[in-house]
Amino acid sequence: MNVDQIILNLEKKHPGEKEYLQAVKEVLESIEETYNENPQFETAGIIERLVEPDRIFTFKVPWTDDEGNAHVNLGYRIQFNNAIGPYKGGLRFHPSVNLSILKFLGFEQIFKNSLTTLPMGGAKGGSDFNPKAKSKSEIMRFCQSFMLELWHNIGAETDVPAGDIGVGGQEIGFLYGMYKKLARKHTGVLTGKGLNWGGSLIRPEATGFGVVYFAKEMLGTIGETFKGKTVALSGFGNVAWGVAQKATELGAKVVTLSGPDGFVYDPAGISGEKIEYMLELRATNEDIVRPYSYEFENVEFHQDKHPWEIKVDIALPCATQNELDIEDAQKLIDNGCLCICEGANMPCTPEAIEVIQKHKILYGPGKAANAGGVGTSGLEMSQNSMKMNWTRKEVDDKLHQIMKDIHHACKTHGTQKDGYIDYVKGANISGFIKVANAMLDQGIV
Ligand code: NDP
Ligand code: 2IT
Repeated sequence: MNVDQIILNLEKKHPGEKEYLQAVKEVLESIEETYNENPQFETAGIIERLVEPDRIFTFKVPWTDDEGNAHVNLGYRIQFNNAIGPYKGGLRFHPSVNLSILKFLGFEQIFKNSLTTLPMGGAKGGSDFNPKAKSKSEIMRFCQSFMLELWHNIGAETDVPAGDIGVGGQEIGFLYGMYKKLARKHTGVLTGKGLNWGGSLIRPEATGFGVVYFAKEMLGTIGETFKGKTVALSGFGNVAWGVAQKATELGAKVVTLSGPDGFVYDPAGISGEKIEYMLELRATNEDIVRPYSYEFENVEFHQDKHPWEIKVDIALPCATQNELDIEDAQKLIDNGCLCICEGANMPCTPEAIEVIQKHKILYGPGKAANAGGVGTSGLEMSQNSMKMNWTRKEVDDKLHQIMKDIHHACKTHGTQKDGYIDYVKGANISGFIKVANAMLDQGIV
């Protein structure tokens, strides 16, 4: 395999899809050696078949606002690879959504889902619809229109969407309601459902809990724990919430939160009622974090800045892609940060990752560290199939074990000669081998 040549060819075919090309390049670079040691992969064209999605659905989503005005957004579903199980991955509603972003997310999802040890293929979808400042009925009409088009292409054994940025429990409810009406079936076609209608306990906090479980394993490799550590967190959404809760429970102090308007620094720590407040802030459907600094004492608000300038022991980016660049990474390193572990998908730029790894600092890539979200979606699918509900403890124990197993797989495939664990390599190789072997078994399709 010649990675540069493959990327060049992809750039020609898909010009301007920078996030997609960034994600593909990272994976190919880290699996190159393994790939070349297995000539059967080359003969079967595994890479050529893996980097292109099986299919992409693009559709128009018309909806009316509360004043009766018509609007049109674009909807997408990218079914990337189903070698090891039904297509599985979230839906993102955000104005920045485009094909490149969804292709990067769908591609990453293949390896992430493989790492979970559960039978799930990779997919992603969403829309450039902005749910912020929309009324509940506007969001409902949008979700219904989105599902009116999508429902033909999904199913409990075919493709199982879930949430991502801008899609939480409320949106999954509206999407599910419309699916059920059209299909006349009550099946596990979506995950992140409400507890009364097929959802799983722990799913809302699973991604965040999983990130902390994974970071805990990472810290263990250098004889450290969360106890007494300071943590910088970005974002204040679904993922950030679970992280704040679990990190606090393990004895750490979370000192930052961020939104697109800037970040808040709360040296006393964001726990208890402050986490509740963070949830309320999100529920207002506004996207700003500044009100937190009015609500609590001795909190600083830093407009248009990233939290990575604060001196902390652990950094957990949980907002969005490419939100931590080389300068941010350098600041964290200069301030003695021990561990950077990704709650979001691809939040660190390639240059940031390079400098973090050069300094031999613990670095956990999103596809391993945030896999607890989709892992617990997989557990929701199992419960739906069995028509049974596991207890909170049962689901949490299974999630914890999944994160430990992912850490073990990363360590097995990523430990370098000097003992440093290259988690990027470990996660990519481990995720890739399973999918590649499944594709080999199944012939050229
Ligand atoms: P949410 O929509 O709940 O929260 C994301 C929040 O981050 C939004 O408030 C968003 O604001 C904000 N944000 C976006 N860009 C920035 C930025 N540059 N700086 C600071 N804040 C920003 O989404 P989730 O918590 O679900 O997702 C967060 C990340 O985690 C994403 O990368 C997602 O792909 C990933 N993830 C999510 C999983 C899940 O189960 N939900 C599972 C695994 C990964 P705004 O919309 O105004 O930009
Ligand atoms: O990026 C992700 O893994 C998610 N948004 C969760 C996907 C899922 O199907 O639960």
